[in-house]
Amino acid sequence: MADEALSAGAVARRLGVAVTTLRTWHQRYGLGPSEHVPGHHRRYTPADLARLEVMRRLTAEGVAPAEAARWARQGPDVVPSGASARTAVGRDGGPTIPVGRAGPAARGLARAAMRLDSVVISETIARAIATDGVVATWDGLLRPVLVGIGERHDATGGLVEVEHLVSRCVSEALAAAARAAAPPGPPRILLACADEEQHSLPLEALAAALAEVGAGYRMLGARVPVPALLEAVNRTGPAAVVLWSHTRTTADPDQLAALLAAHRRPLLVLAAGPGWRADTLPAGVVRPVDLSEALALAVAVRDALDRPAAS
Ligand code: B12
Repeated sequence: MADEALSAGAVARRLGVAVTTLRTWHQRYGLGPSEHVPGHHRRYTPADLARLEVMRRLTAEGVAPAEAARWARQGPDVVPSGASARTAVGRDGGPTIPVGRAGPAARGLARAAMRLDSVVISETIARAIATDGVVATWDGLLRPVLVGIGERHDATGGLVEVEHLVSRCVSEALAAAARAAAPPGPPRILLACADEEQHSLPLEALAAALAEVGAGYRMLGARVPVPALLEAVNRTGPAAVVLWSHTRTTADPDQLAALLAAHRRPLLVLAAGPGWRADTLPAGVVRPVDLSEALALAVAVRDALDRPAAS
C-alpha cells in the first residue's frame, strides 16, 4: 500500500484542485488521508483518492460541498449523478448566484464563483469550451452566471470581488480557447468596445468564436476613443467592424456615424450589445441579436471578400 499512497501535492495535481482545497475537505468534511507511517506526513491511499474524485466531480457539477462529501464518504459505488445529488441540496437555500433555468454546469460555476475558487471556475469554463464550443459555452454557461452576478450585485451592492474574479477567469479561458488555422492574409474583422465602455467580455467571446472557426480578427479591447478607432480602420481597412456598447452611457451613435464616414469605410458595421437603441442607429448599421448572429454576419462578410472573383 505504501507504494501507491500519495502526498497531498500529488493528489491535488491529479484532481486539479488546490492543496488548500484538499485541506478544507479534510478539516471540514473528514475526507483526509488515511495512511499514517510514523515519522512521515499522512498519505492518501487509492480509496481516499476515489472518495476525493467523487467530491471533486459532484462539487464541479453544482452539488453543495457538505452534500457532496456525504456521498463521497459512502464511496464511488453509491454516488448519484450531480442532478440527483443536488435535489437534496436545493432545499438548503440554493445557490447564491441565481442562474435561472441554466444547467448543472452553470450552477457549479455559480457556486465556485461564490467561493472565489478560481481553479474550479477556470477549469469549468475551459472544459465547456473544449466540449461544447465557444457559442454554447457563452449562451449556456457564462451568460447565465454573469447575468446572475449582475442581478445579485444590483440587489445587494455586493459581489464586486466575485464579478472581478469571474471576469478575469472568463477572459483567460476565452483567450486560451482552441484556434483553427486562419487562411493567409490580414485579418478582415475589427473588434472594439465603444469609448469608455469597460464591458469587453462579450467581445472577447466573439473573438474566441471567430478564432474557433479560423476567422482572423484584430481586437482593440475596452474603452476605444473614436480617433483611435478611426485610425485603426483607416490603417487596416477591415471588411467588418463590431462596436460593443453594454450601457446607454457609452452608446453614442456618432461613433457609428464616424465609422460609416471613414476613409476606408467597412462593408459591415455591427452595433452589438444592449447599450445601443435600435431607433438611434445610423442607416446601414446592423444590430445583431446575439453572439451566433454576430459571428455569422462577420464571417459571411469575410468570406464574401475572400471568395475568388467569378471568371
Ligand atoms: C462583468 C461585469 C463588469 C466587469 C466587466 C469586465 C469585462 N472585462 O467585461 C466590470 C467589473 C469591469 C464592470 C464594470 C462596470 N459595470 Co458591470 N457588469 C458586469 C456583468 C456582471 C456582466 C457583463 C457581461 O459580460 N454581460 C454579458 C451578457 C451576460 O449580457 P447581456 O446583456 O445578456 O448580453 C446579450 C445581448 O447583448 C445579446 N447580443 C447582442 N449582440 C451581441 C453580440 C455579441 C458579440 C454578443 C456576445 C452578444 C450579443 O446577447 C447577449 C448575450 O450573449 C453585468 C451584468 C449583466 N447583466 O450583463 C454588469 C453590468 C453590465 N454592469 C453595470 C455597471 C453599472 C457597471 C459600472 C458602471 C459599475 C461602477 N459603478 O463602476 C462599471 C463600469 C462600466 C463602464 N463604464 O463600462 C450594470 C449596467 C447597468 C446599466 N444598464 O446601465 C450591470 C447590468 C450590472 C447591474 N445590474 O447593475 N462590470
